[in-house]
Amino acid sequence: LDEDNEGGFAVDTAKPKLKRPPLYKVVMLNDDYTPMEFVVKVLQAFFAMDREKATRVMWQVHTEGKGICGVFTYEIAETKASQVNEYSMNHQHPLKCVLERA
Ligand code: TYC
Repeated sequence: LDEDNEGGFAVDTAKPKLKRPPLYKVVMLNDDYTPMEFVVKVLQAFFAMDREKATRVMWQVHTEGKGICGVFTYEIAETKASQVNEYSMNHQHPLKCVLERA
């Protein structure tokens, strides 16, 4: 209230902000050429999945066209997608990951 601030001191009217960072899904895309075993190994290596989980995600991508590898803050999501894309390219496979806002 104004009468509580007769001296005209600066008052911090900012709300305490505890904003969670925006999250991004790393989405793996299907293609006709990358061997299933390579996809499973990539999911295990870059997303710390066990073989059973990696096989389930690979199969989902294969049958539905895409699948979620994980949800991360932007920098981590972008790094993981780039690592997968570079690794696949280096092994002559067209496997790709993209980001989607979660
Ligand atoms: N469709 C590929 C095949 O039949 C396998 C595959 C699965 C490729 C998942 C990419 O993200 C992928 N060999």
